[in-house]
Amino acid sequence: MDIKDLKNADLKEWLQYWIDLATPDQVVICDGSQAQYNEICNMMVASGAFIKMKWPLNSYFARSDKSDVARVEERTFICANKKEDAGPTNYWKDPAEMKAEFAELFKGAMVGRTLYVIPFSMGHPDSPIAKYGIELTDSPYVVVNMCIMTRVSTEILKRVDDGREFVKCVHSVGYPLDGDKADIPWPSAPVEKKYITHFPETREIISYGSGYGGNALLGKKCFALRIASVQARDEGWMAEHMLILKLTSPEGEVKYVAAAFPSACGKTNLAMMEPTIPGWKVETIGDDIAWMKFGEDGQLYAINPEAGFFGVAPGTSMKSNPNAMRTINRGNTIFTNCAMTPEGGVWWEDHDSKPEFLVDWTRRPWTPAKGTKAAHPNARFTTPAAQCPVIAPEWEAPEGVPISAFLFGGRRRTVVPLVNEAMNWEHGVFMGATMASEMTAAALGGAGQLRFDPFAMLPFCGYHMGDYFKHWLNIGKHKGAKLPKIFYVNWFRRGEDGHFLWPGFGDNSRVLKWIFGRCNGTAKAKATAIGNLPEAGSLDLNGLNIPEADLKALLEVDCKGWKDVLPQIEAHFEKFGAKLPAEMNKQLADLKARLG
Ligand code: GTP
Ligand code: SPV
Ligand code: MN
Repeated sequence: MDIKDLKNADLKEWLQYWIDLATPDQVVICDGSQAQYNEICNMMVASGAFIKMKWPLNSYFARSDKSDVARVEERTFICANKKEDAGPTNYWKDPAEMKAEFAELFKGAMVGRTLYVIPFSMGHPDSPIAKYGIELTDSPYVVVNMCIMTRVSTEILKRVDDGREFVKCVHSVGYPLDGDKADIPWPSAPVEKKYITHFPETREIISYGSGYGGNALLGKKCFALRIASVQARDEGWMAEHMLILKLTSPEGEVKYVAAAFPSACGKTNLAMMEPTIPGWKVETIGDDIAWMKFGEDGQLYAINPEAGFFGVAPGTSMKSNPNAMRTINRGNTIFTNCAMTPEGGVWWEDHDSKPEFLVDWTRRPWTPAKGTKAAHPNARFTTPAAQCPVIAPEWEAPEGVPISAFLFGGRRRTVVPLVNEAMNWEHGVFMGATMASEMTAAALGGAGQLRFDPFAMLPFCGYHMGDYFKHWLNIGKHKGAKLPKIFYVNWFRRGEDGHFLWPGFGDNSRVLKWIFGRCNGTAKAKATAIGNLPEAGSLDLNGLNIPEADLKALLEVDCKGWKDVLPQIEAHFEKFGAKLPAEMNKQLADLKARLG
């Protein structure tokens, strides 16, 4: 296919604008084929951007610039026409001013480079829940990652050309090769020149200056969450930062669960966990994002809009997440900011092997005695979901899977119990709206600090968070809705000496079993001030050896701790002003009263 053959005026005009502005040396249309993928990888090996690994098969190393290692939230903007529509939790820029700035920044931005046109679908192309996008980028790294993470094909371009709605995505690393400037392995722009921008009214994304993860793979956070959350609000569906898993009981009964945890808080791990309790089975539908629509039966049906996993590498091992290890070991994987063994294999902190010598992610020699981290804490693997040994057979079903339970959670050393069931939908929305977590390396700065992260969407909601709470409440009022039950979980409770009170990982299946039982009416709960907690004996602890005091902390209400949190919740709610739904203040007052 050639861009000269396109007939859609809107599409052609948009393409031509960016080509004329950025003046790339050439334009290449991506067709999603293995041949083109291999060709681009080989080219990157030749240029020094990729190193081909000895093992796994058909896999590559990439190491980023030291200043371009994670999402940059303070350079991420919602360019709504009115500032108020971006709300208090987003950075805002005036759309006209931002476009004027881009008209300067993108002038000649792709000199000496190739502009790739990536037509992609989020979700199976024939799913009624799927949506299409086209990303223009000057980064071959972005092209091959997008080929794993989304469904790229010329058929998508044909359908868009025939008039199908699409999201316009433009990306440049912001490092033109003008004059006699030579290319470098990871081109990017300094942080003050980086812009990750979203235009919710016109469904556009423009990203400049970063090549890393969610800043550059525009189908992921920019489209599937920030723009899609706006589309979902307007069209009455949901776009959430949630994994989706299939849970099968020993009796063969199936339930689907979706869970929202902030970045680097355990979604990939839970989505493909290996249960430690006999007879229970977990299979994966998705590990990061869920798009959900009501079916005619009133249930919410979810699809995974992605086609791959962009997973946190450090901490991943045969012990913590064997199915992730098996997925990447099948090959076809891109490792970014991991360490390299002398044999051309991969390593990161808590990997199963114990190396004596490595090349670290900064390309320096490394031994354990060095005392630094060999892999960056936000090092990632990009790997095809279809390779996951526990991917559910229906993971690409166009109609999606019916969701029985929503889980919220995060990293909380204190106060929050292992599992807590909401009393009803409105209380569940309050739980989501007051989610908080200790910060991680998935975003630049502040690791370890506690921050409120409503629904794990703080960095990803494309509009006013107060209106987003309202949208959740409206979902609960959908006529004939059979709503999922809502639970709050916390795998990260710690003792005074810092040890984890709960073993986590595969043992989280015990909590899933209780949740399953709550959904079909077989598990017992006791009503408390904060919600329904497992009744003594109703949580399967067979074969575990947790000290009595630890169990008590995990499964009881810390009244004093909760009372101490109340003023923080109040301050958090104040940010939303008049947009905070009255139901949220009522829930807060009720909680206060129950705590006494
Ligand atoms: P994003 O891709 O950034 O959205 O992250 P994610 O939510 O998918 O997080 P992931 O599953 O990659 O987990 C991140 C970190 O949390 C890893 O270092 C894991 O080892 C750790 N982790 C995951 N599950 C558990 C658990 O049950 N207990 C403990 N203690 N740590 C966990
Ligand atoms: C996250 O930060 O939640 C991620 C990684 O899943 S990124 O794609 O960089 O957003
Ligand atoms: Mn994520």
